[in-house]
Amino acid sequence: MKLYSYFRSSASYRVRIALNLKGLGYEVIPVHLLKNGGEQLMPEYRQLNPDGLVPTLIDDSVDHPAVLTQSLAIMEYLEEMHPEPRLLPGQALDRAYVRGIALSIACDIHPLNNLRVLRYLKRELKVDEESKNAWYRHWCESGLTALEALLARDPRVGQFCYGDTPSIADCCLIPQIANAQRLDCDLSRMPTIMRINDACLAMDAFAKASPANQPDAE
Ligand SMILES: N[C@@H](CCC(=O)N[C@@H](CS)C(=O)NCC(=O)O)C(=O)O
Repeated sequence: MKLYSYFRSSASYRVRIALNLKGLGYEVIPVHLLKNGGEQLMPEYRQLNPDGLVPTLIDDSVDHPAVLTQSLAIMEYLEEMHPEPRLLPGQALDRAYVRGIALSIACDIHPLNNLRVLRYLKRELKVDEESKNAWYRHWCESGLTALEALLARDPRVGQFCYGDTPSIADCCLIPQIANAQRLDCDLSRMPTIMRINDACLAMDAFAKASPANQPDAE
């Protein structure tokens, strides 16, 4: 498989973790989101992914090489094609819980702070650097505060978001924490999240997927 990825991209990081947890081999093809106005916006890349976003996964192990976009759809595809180890629980209610965590990060927190949104704030709306960072921290901290409340009260939380094995929820959470730390968000009142973050980063699959360990890391 080939993964079009950027080392700091949290959506790519989610898929890198899932591939590693499942022990699947893949080649990283770096897409630089900043160089030359962003390689993700170049026509060659947009032929693969018209959204101009990473990640894109090419699965050439199937009959007709498949181009997959959207990190959550990619992780669900990997789960269906390579069920072990499981990244989703066996019971419908528990799957909904895990997907709910993943979606609150991927649909509610991350899109507000994506590069193209921050660029629009800065270039088109002339928002200064300080206000742009305040926007970032506001949406990231308020989203993670809600997630902390949800995790702190749920008996299904173990070492990880769901029990004692990682799930798609952890694949989304850990990259979001990396982003939050890079932008100096206040995570001091998020003990459950930070405990899960530590447990995940102690695993090879997460550590190898981290931005610092990517071939395009700067
Ligand atoms: N919902 C998409 C989000 C993908 C996404 O936003 N990727 C970011 C990097 S984390 C990106 O490519 N940004 C480029 C840009 O905003 O121009 C997914 O989960 O795959």
